[in-house]
Amino acid sequence: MDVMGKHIAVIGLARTGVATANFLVQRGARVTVCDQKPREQLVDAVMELEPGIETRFETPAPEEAAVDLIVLSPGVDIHNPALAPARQRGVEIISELELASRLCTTPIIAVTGTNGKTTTTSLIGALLKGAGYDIKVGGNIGVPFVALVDPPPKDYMVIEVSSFQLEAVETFHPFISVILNLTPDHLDRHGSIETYAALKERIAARQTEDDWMVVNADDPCVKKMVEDKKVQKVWFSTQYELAVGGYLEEDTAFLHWGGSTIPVIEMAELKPSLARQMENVLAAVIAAYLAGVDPAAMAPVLREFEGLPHRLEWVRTVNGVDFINDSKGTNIGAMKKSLNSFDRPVILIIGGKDKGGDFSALKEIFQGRVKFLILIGEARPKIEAALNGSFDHEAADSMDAAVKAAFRHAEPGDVVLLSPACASFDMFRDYADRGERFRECVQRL
Ligand code: UMA
Repeated sequence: MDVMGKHIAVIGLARTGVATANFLVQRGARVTVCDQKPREQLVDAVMELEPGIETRFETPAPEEAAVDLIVLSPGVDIHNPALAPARQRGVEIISELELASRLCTTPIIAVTGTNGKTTTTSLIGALLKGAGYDIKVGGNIGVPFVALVDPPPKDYMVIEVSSFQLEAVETFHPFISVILNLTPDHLDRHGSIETYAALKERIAARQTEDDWMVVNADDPCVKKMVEDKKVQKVWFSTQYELAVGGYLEEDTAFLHWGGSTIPVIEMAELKPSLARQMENVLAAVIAAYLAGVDPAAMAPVLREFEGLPHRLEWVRTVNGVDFINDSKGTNIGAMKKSLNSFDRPVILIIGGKDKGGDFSALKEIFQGRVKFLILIGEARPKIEAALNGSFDHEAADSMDAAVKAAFRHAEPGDVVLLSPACASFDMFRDYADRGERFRECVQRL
């Protein structure tokens, strides 16, 4: 794809917009960036732009008739009505994921699913690096894919991919795709679970019999999604042994391949937060194996892997009560997984900005696991209505109040878990800010 001399509009001026605009202008394109926000809210981003890039503020889409291409940041909904005139003029509209993959010369390993993407992507990166491969890791994880394309790594590009990014892809074609799981998320944007699943499926739309897909045998939605895909599938399961693939038996992760059974690692050897995410470990092990990593070389890397901040992160034990930060648990599926990973009573801090989640399943999810609930944020009335008095709870107006209330209701041996099942933007800058505030409040106890 040659962008030299083309007039390209980039929409959204945050991490993706800055990286995309700079990349395109360096390759000789004429670039205009539009953002719906006013200039004064985007001063830092503007400072990062290369000279020669034009900017339009409080503008949701380019007004110029002559743009050749529009590149969307993930936060920009492809159905935004402001894009309609450009679409009618026949202007191509793609995501940054599509742009970067068209220009990426290295085979791509792409990870999607509702939960566990970031841990799995990081883990694949660590396993490949540990084996001496020249790779780069990015995408939804935080570093825009386009920022990694120049210079390309020699061996693999490992990319976390979201449903937002998959909204506007056409030729995106990973060599290995990973689909971890599917539970409702982002329904405020996608409208229905069917649309959300159809978007996730696009990760494999261009894959052929020469490519690989690593896929969760325990998730019926995922199994249905990939039924008709021609790609070579390798399954993983934490529930049962597989003839070919990765599975968990008696707390050991095994690879079953070419008639051999290869023990990879025992759960007890992993850091506790990673041992609670065996689905992600199995997926990463298979992807790394398909990329050529010797299973014997994996255990040392897995043993050292710390897990990620804000994902089942142990913060502190106070009077025998463990405080766990799972601020990245921003949907009901993520919260449920985290909750199920404890076999002790949990005091759960839940709530925040609702993303269209269906809280009616909460009663059942909490049964026998949650001892007491602390509700925070805008979603509080919706959660209260769904529980209909069936669970003891208390409301808290700040993180500090939530942590103190949780501690008051805890006894030695209990777990206080922040896994909000909602977005954070009603009370915090983002999920990381929410997790950091939780840590600070726990440290002050
Ligand atoms: N904007 C517009 N018009 C719109 C919508 C947004 O102009 O219609 C502007 C906003 O005013 C803002 C900018 O776009 O200035 C924000 O763009 P963005 O939301 O795409 O933010 P980035 O900083 O570029 O971050 C994006 C991803 N954000 C989202 O998907 C919402 C980051 O994922 C990702 O790490 C980053 O690109 C690098 O690839 C975050 C995320 O929350 C972590 N992802 C979701 C998730 O994981 O659940 C999908």
